[in-house]
Amino acid sequence: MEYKCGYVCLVGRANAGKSTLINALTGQKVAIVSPKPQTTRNNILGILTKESSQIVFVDTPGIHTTKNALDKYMMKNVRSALGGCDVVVYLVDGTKKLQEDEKKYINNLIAKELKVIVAVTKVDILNYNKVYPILAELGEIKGVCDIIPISSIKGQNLDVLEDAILKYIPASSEKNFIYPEDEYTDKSVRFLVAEIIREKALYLYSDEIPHGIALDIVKFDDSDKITNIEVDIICEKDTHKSIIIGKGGAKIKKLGEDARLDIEKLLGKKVMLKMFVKVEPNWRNKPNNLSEFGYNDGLK
Ligand SMILES: Nc1nc2c(ncn2[C@@H]2O[C@H](COP(=O)(O)OP(=O)(O)O)[C@@H](O)[C@H]2O)c(=O)[nH]1
Ligand SMILES: [Mg+2]
Repeated sequence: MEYKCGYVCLVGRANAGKSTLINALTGQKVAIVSPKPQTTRNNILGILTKESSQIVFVDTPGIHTTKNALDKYMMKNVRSALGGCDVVVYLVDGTKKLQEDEKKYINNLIAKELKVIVAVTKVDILNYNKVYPILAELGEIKGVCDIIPISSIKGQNLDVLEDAILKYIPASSEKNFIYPEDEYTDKSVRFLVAEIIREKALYLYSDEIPHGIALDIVKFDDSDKITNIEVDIICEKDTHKSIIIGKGGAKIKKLGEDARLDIEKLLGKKVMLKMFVKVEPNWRNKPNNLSEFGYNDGLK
Protein backbone atom coordinates (compact mmCIF):
# COMPACT_ATOMS: atom_id res chain seq x y z
CA MET A 1 0.00 0.00 0.00
CA GLU A 2 1.14 3.54 -0.76
CA TYR A 3 0.55 6.33 1.75
CA LYS A 4 0.64 10.02 1.07
CA CYS A 5 1.14 12.76 3.60
CA GLY A 6 2.08 16.39 3.24
CA TYR A 7 1.41 20.09 3.69
CA VAL A 8 -0.64 22.24 1.32
CA CYS A 9 -0.57 25.99 1.68
CA LEU A 10 -3.60 28.04 0.64
CA VAL A 11 -2.64 31.55 -0.45
CA GLY A 12 -4.24 34.39 -2.33
CA ARG A 13 -5.65 37.84 -1.85
CA ALA A 14 -8.03 38.72 0.95
CA ASN A 15 -11.54 37.41 0.24
CA ALA A 16 -10.46 34.97 -2.46
CA GLY A 17 -12.12 32.18 -0.46
CA LYS A 18 -9.21 30.45 1.32
CA SER A 19 -10.96 29.92 4.66
CA THR A 20 -14.19 28.77 3.00
CA LEU A 21 -12.16 26.25 0.99
CA ILE A 22 -10.31 24.83 4.00
CA ASN A 23 -13.64 24.35 5.78
CA ALA A 24 -15.17 22.68 2.71
CA LEU A 25 -12.19 20.37 2.21
CA THR A 26 -12.04 19.25 5.83
CA GLY A 27 -15.80 19.26 6.40
CA GLN A 28 -15.20 21.17 9.64
CA LYS A 29 -15.34 24.81 10.60
CA VAL A 30 -11.65 25.33 11.31
CA ALA A 31 -11.47 28.88 9.99
CA ILE A 32 -13.84 31.81 10.31
CA VAL A 33 -15.21 33.44 7.16
CA SER A 34 -16.57 36.88 6.40
CA PRO A 35 -17.06 39.13 3.40
CA LYS A 36 -14.47 41.53 4.86
CA PRO A 37 -10.75 41.52 4.13
CA GLN A 38 -8.28 40.46 6.81
CA THR A 39 -10.65 38.06 8.51
CA THR A 40 -7.91 35.45 8.98
CA ARG A 41 -4.96 36.60 11.11
CA ASN A 42 -3.05 33.38 11.88
CA ASN A 43 -2.04 30.29 9.96
CA ILE A 44 -4.67 27.68 10.70
CA LEU A 45 -4.29 24.01 9.97
CA GLY A 46 -7.16 21.95 8.62
CA ILE A 47 -6.35 18.25 8.53
CA LEU A 48 -7.97 15.85 6.07
CA THR A 49 -7.24 12.23 6.89
CA LYS A 50 -8.36 9.33 4.72
CA GLU A 51 -7.52 5.64 4.56
CA SER A 52 -4.23 6.17 2.71
CA SER A 53 -3.60 9.90 2.87
CA GLN A 54 -3.32 12.82 5.23
CA ILE A 55 -3.32 16.29 3.75
CA VAL A 56 -2.55 19.13 6.13
CA PHE A 57 -3.98 22.34 4.70
CA VAL A 58 -2.61 25.64 5.95
CA ASP A 59 -5.02 28.58 5.73
CA THR A 60 -3.10 31.84 5.64
CA PRO A 61 -4.04 35.50 6.05
CA GLY A 62 -4.66 37.14 2.66
CA ILE A 63 -1.76 38.78 0.91
CA HIS A 64 -1.99 42.53 1.48
CA THR A 65 0.11 45.60 2.12
CA THR A 66 1.17 46.15 5.70
CA LYS A 67 0.09 49.15 7.78
CA ASN A 68 0.83 48.01 11.33
CA ALA A 69 2.62 45.35 13.34
CA LEU A 70 -0.41 43.03 13.22
CA ASP A 71 -0.35 43.21 9.40
CA LYS A 72 3.36 42.37 9.43
CA TYR A 73 2.66 39.39 11.69
CA MET A 74 0.03 38.24 9.19
CA MET A 75 2.44 38.43 6.25
CA LYS A 76 5.09 36.55 8.24
CA ASN A 77 2.51 33.80 8.65
CA VAL A 78 2.10 33.56 4.87
CA ARG A 79 5.88 33.37 4.29
CA SER A 80 6.42 30.80 6.99
CA ALA A 81 3.62 28.57 5.64
CA LEU A 82 5.15 28.69 2.16
CA GLY A 83 8.51 27.62 3.55
CA GLY A 84 7.34 24.20 4.71
CA CYS A 85 4.79 23.05 2.17
CA ASP A 86 4.72 20.43 -0.59
CA VAL A 87 2.07 22.13 -2.70
CA VAL A 88 0.70 25.67 -2.93
CA VAL A 89 -2.88 26.27 -3.95
CA TYR A 90 -3.12 29.87 -5.13
CA LEU A 91 -6.73 31.05 -5.03
CA VAL A 92 -7.96 33.52 -7.60
CA ASP A 93 -11.33 35.16 -6.94
CA GLY A 94 -13.33 34.34 -10.07
CA THR A 95 -15.62 37.32 -9.51
CA LYS A 96 -12.75 39.81 -9.76
CA LYS A 97 -10.44 40.77 -12.58
CA LEU A 98 -7.09 39.00 -12.35
CA GLN A 99 -4.51 41.55 -11.19
CA GLU A 100 -0.95 41.91 -12.49
CA ASP A 101 0.44 41.56 -8.96
CA GLU A 102 -1.32 38.21 -8.61
CA LYS A 103 0.36 36.92 -11.78
CA LYS A 104 3.65 38.20 -10.43
CA TYR A 105 3.09 36.45 -7.12
CA ILE A 106 2.29 33.15 -8.88
CA ASN A 107 5.44 33.52 -11.02
CA ASN A 108 7.50 34.13 -7.88
CA LEU A 109 6.15 30.95 -6.29
CA ILE A 110 7.07 28.98 -9.41
CA ALA A 111 10.52 30.58 -9.46
CA LYS A 112 10.99 29.25 -5.91
CA GLU A 113 10.38 25.78 -7.37
CA LEU A 114 7.14 25.34 -5.50
CA LYS A 115 4.39 23.16 -7.01
CA VAL A 116 1.60 25.63 -7.72
CA ILE A 117 -2.02 24.73 -8.42
CA VAL A 118 -4.30 27.66 -9.21
CA ALA A 119 -7.92 27.38 -8.10
CA VAL A 120 -10.42 29.86 -9.55
CA THR A 121 -13.05 30.26 -6.87
CA LYS A 122 -16.77 31.10 -6.58
CA VAL A 123 -17.73 29.64 -9.96
CA ASP A 124 -21.21 28.95 -8.56
CA ILE A 125 -22.01 32.64 -8.99
CA LEU A 126 -20.28 33.03 -12.35
CA ASN A 127 -21.34 32.14 -15.81
CA TYR A 128 -19.09 30.31 -18.20
CA ASN A 129 -18.36 33.49 -20.20
CA LYS A 130 -16.74 35.01 -17.15
CA VAL A 131 -14.66 31.97 -16.14
CA TYR A 132 -13.18 31.25 -19.53
CA PRO A 133 -11.09 34.44 -19.96
CA ILE A 134 -9.62 34.00 -16.48
CA LEU A 135 -8.65 30.39 -17.25
CA ALA A 136 -7.12 31.51 -20.56
CA GLU A 137 -5.14 34.28 -18.89
CA LEU A 138 -3.86 31.95 -16.18
CA GLY A 139 -3.02 29.38 -18.85
CA GLU A 140 -0.38 31.74 -20.18
CA ILE A 141 1.65 31.52 -16.97
CA LYS A 142 4.34 28.94 -17.54
CA GLY A 143 4.95 26.28 -14.90
CA VAL A 144 1.55 26.15 -13.18
CA CYS A 145 0.75 22.49 -12.38
CA ASP A 146 -3.03 22.70 -12.76
CA ILE A 147 -5.75 25.32 -13.10
CA ILE A 148 -9.05 24.27 -11.56
CA PRO A 149 -12.32 26.22 -11.35
CA ILE A 150 -14.03 25.43 -8.03
CA SER A 151 -16.91 26.33 -5.77
CA SER A 152 -16.38 25.68 -2.07
CA ILE A 153 -19.97 26.57 -1.25
CA LYS A 154 -21.50 24.18 -3.82
CA GLY A 155 -18.67 21.65 -3.48
CA GLN A 156 -17.93 21.80 -7.21
CA ASN A 157 -14.62 20.28 -8.37
CA LEU A 158 -13.25 19.87 -4.85
CA ASP A 159 -12.57 16.19 -5.61
CA VAL A 160 -10.67 17.23 -8.74
CA LEU A 161 -8.63 19.66 -6.67
CA GLU A 162 -7.91 17.00 -4.05
CA ASP A 163 -6.74 14.54 -6.71
CA ALA A 164 -4.52 17.19 -8.29
CA ILE A 165 -2.97 17.96 -4.90
CA LEU A 166 -2.33 14.28 -4.15
CA LYS A 167 -0.26 13.98 -7.33
CA TYR A 168 2.35 16.28 -5.78
CA ILE A 169 2.33 14.98 -2.21
CA PRO A 170 5.22 12.71 -1.23
CA ALA A 171 4.42 8.98 -1.05
CA SER A 172 5.75 6.34 1.29
CA SER A 173 5.18 2.64 1.86
CA GLU A 174 4.65 3.36 5.54
CA LYS A 175 1.85 5.25 7.22
CA ASN A 176 3.79 8.14 8.72
CA PHE A 177 0.95 10.57 9.28
CA ILE A 178 1.87 13.84 10.98
CA TYR A 179 -1.30 14.17 13.08
CA PRO A 180 -3.55 11.67 14.88
CA GLU A 181 -6.27 10.46 12.51
CA ASP A 182 -9.14 12.06 14.45
CA GLU A 183 -7.58 15.51 14.69
CA TYR A 184 -8.89 18.15 12.29
CA THR A 185 -7.03 21.28 13.38
CA ASP A 186 -3.96 22.33 15.35
CA LYS A 187 -5.85 25.08 17.15
CA SER A 188 -7.14 24.84 20.72
CA VAL A 189 -10.80 25.08 21.65
CA ARG A 190 -10.06 28.44 23.29
CA PHE A 191 -8.63 29.76 20.03
CA LEU A 192 -11.68 28.56 18.08
CA VAL A 193 -14.00 30.20 20.65
CA ALA A 194 -12.19 33.53 20.32
CA GLU A 195 -12.35 33.26 16.53
CA ILE A 196 -16.11 32.61 16.57
CA ILE A 197 -16.62 35.83 18.54
CA ARG A 198 -14.39 37.73 16.12
CA GLU A 199 -16.35 36.33 13.18
CA LYS A 200 -19.66 37.52 14.63
CA ALA A 201 -18.11 40.94 15.30
CA LEU A 202 -17.00 41.16 11.66
CA TYR A 203 -20.63 40.79 10.60
CA LEU A 204 -22.13 43.00 13.33
CA TYR A 205 -19.86 46.05 13.26
CA SER A 206 -18.79 48.18 10.33
CA ASP A 207 -15.68 49.97 9.11
CA GLU A 208 -12.53 49.84 11.19
CA ILE A 209 -14.13 48.48 14.36
CA PRO A 210 -13.86 44.71 13.82
CA HIS A 211 -10.32 45.06 12.46
CA GLY A 212 -9.25 46.72 15.71
CA ILE A 213 -10.69 44.01 17.94
CA ALA A 214 -8.77 41.29 19.77
CA LEU A 215 -10.20 38.68 22.14
CA ASP A 216 -8.70 37.55 25.41
CA ILE A 217 -10.34 34.51 27.00
CA VAL A 218 -9.89 35.15 30.72
CA LYS A 219 -11.95 32.21 31.98
CA PHE A 220 -12.81 28.88 30.42
CA ASP A 221 -14.38 26.53 32.92
CA ASP A 222 -15.54 23.27 31.40
CA SER A 223 -16.07 21.39 34.65
CA ASP A 224 -19.85 21.93 34.95
CA LYS A 225 -22.80 20.90 32.78
CA ILE A 226 -22.64 24.44 31.44
CA THR A 227 -19.31 25.77 30.17
CA ASN A 228 -18.54 29.17 31.70
CA ILE A 229 -16.58 31.48 29.47
CA GLU A 230 -15.45 35.02 30.19
CA VAL A 231 -13.93 37.10 27.44
CA ASP A 232 -12.33 40.52 27.27
CA ILE A 233 -13.01 42.29 24.01
CA ILE A 234 -10.05 44.57 23.39
CA CYS A 235 -10.58 47.63 21.22
CA GLU A 236 -8.49 50.67 20.38
CA LYS A 237 -10.64 53.65 21.41
CA ASP A 238 -13.34 54.74 23.86
CA THR A 239 -15.56 55.65 20.91
CA HIS A 240 -15.17 52.09 19.61
CA LYS A 241 -16.03 50.73 23.03
CA SER A 242 -19.36 52.52 23.08
CA ILE A 243 -20.18 51.35 19.56
CA ILE A 244 -19.33 47.76 20.49
CA ILE A 245 -21.61 47.95 23.53
CA GLY A 246 -24.39 49.78 21.66
CA LYS A 247 -27.42 51.65 23.02
CA GLY A 248 -28.42 50.10 26.33
CA GLY A 249 -26.01 47.22 25.64
CA ALA A 250 -28.05 46.04 22.64
CA LYS A 251 -25.14 45.37 20.30
CA ILE A 252 -22.98 43.42 22.69
CA LYS A 253 -26.03 41.38 23.69
CA LYS A 254 -26.57 40.45 20.05
CA LEU A 255 -22.86 39.63 19.68
CA GLY A 256 -23.05 37.35 22.71
CA GLU A 257 -26.17 35.57 21.46
CA ASP A 258 -24.77 34.99 17.96
CA ALA A 259 -21.45 33.74 19.29
CA ARG A 260 -22.95 31.56 22.02
CA LEU A 261 -24.99 29.52 19.53
CA ASP A 262 -21.90 28.67 17.47
CA ILE A 263 -19.76 27.99 20.54
CA GLU A 264 -22.43 25.59 21.82
CA LYS A 265 -22.31 23.81 18.45
CA LEU A 266 -18.53 23.55 18.71
CA LEU A 267 -18.52 22.25 22.28
CA GLY A 268 -21.73 20.22 22.09
CA LYS A 269 -22.73 21.79 25.43
CA LYS A 270 -24.62 24.72 26.89
CA VAL A 271 -22.51 27.83 27.34
CA MET A 272 -22.65 30.84 29.63
CA LEU A 273 -20.75 33.64 27.92
CA LYS A 274 -19.77 36.86 29.66
CA MET A 275 -18.03 39.64 27.76
CA PHE A 276 -16.28 42.82 28.90
CA VAL A 277 -15.02 45.56 26.63
CA LYS A 278 -11.58 47.04 27.33
CA VAL A 279 -9.64 49.79 25.61
CA GLU A 280 -6.01 49.24 24.74
CA PRO A 281 -4.87 52.15 22.53
CA ASN A 282 -2.87 51.14 19.48
CA TRP A 283 -2.55 47.47 20.54
CA ARG A 284 -1.98 46.44 16.93
CA ASN A 285 1.43 48.09 17.08
CA LYS A 286 2.57 46.90 20.51
CA PRO A 287 4.61 43.70 20.62
CA ASN A 288 3.50 42.87 24.19
CA ASN A 289 -0.16 43.24 23.34
CA LEU A 290 0.22 41.27 20.12
CA SER A 291 1.64 38.26 21.93
CA GLU A 292 -0.86 38.60 24.77
CA PHE A 293 -3.73 38.36 22.28
CA GLY A 294 -2.25 35.44 20.37
CA TYR A 295 -0.45 37.13 17.49
CA ASN A 296 3.11 36.07 18.12
CA ASP A 297 4.49 32.62 17.71
CA GLY A 298 8.13 33.37 17.19
CA LEU A 299 7.80 33.80 13.42
CA LYS A 300 10.74 35.46 11.68
N1 LIG B 1 -20.56 32.18 -3.88
C1 LIG B 1 -19.44 31.80 -3.28
N2 LIG B 1 -18.89 32.59 -2.32
C2 LIG B 1 -17.76 32.18 -1.72
C3 LIG B 1 -17.12 30.95 -2.07
N3 LIG B 1 -15.99 30.84 -1.33
C4 LIG B 1 -15.95 31.94 -0.52
N4 LIG B 1 -17.01 32.75 -0.75
C5 LIG B 1 -17.34 34.02 -0.06
O1 LIG B 1 -16.26 34.94 -0.19
C6 LIG B 1 -16.08 35.70 1.01
C7 LIG B 1 -14.65 35.57 1.51
O2 LIG B 1 -14.40 34.21 1.89
P1 LIG B 1 -13.23 33.80 2.87
O3 LIG B 1 -13.18 32.31 2.86
O4 LIG B 1 -13.34 34.49 4.19
O5 LIG B 1 -11.97 34.40 2.06
P2 LIG B 1 -10.43 34.49 2.53
O6 LIG B 1 -10.22 35.89 2.95
O7 LIG B 1 -9.64 34.16 1.29
O8 LIG B 1 -10.23 33.48 3.62
C8 LIG B 1 -17.11 35.17 2.01
O9 LIG B 1 -18.20 36.04 2.01
C9 LIG B 1 -17.47 33.80 1.46
O10 LIG B 1 -18.77 33.40 1.81
C10 LIG B 1 -17.74 30.13 -3.09
O11 LIG B 1 -17.28 29.04 -3.47
N5 LIG B 1 -18.87 30.62 -3.66
MG1 LIG C 1 -9.49 33.75 5.53
